[in-house]
Amino acid sequence: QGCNSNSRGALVVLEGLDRCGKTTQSSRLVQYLEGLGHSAELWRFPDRTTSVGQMISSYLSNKSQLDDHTIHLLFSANRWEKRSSMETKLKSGTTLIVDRYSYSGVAFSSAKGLGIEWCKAPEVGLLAPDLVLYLNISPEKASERGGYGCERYEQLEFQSKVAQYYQVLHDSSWKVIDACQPMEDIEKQLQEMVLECVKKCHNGEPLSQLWL
Ligand code: NYM
Repeated sequence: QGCNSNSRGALVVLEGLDRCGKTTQSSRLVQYLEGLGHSAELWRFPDRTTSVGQMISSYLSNKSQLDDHTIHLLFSANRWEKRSSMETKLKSGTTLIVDRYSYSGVAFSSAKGLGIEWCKAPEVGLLAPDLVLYLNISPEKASERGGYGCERYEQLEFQSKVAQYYQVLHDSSWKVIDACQPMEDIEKQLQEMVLECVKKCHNGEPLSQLWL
């Protein structure tokens, strides 16, 4: 924990194709930070616990059908409904490790054919991550990992399109990690990157907003 009473937590996002290992690595990162005495929490989007999240969950499991624009806006609304508690947590000094964020929102909807600028618009003004960790895996390799489940989007051809849109979103807050390395190696690299970012935020790096 920093000695500066104004020190805030870091907003760290993990992104990547389905089955790239984000979820495992996210929870390990939280354990790692807690082990060092930092306050850290694991968050994920979609957050299926809210009423908007339940609509999303039902759509993803093919229990309901929604127009592509509608589901896009629900994913975004699901981030907006969490924005203020996210900000409060960060300002209180807690680091948030977030499994998927606006980049998933834009990459998955653009892959369906919606315009990328249209997809970005509702994300504008959400908190910008201090660090985006992109776990890079080819769609083919990802599909070999124990096979996809039966949720929407878990198909090779679609995931290839998603990968292309992720490329377009890549900016200076991104670090790309080869997700085909042994799990422990990935873990070590992520730990280093996150720790550096946490220190930077403790030292007063201001929070900013997405895509303004
Ligand atoms: N997804 C996730 C979107 O299409 N838009 C979004 O904004 C977000 C956050 O939901 N295939 C997609 C990506 C995943 C699916 O995510 C569910 P997960 O991490 O499998 O629960």
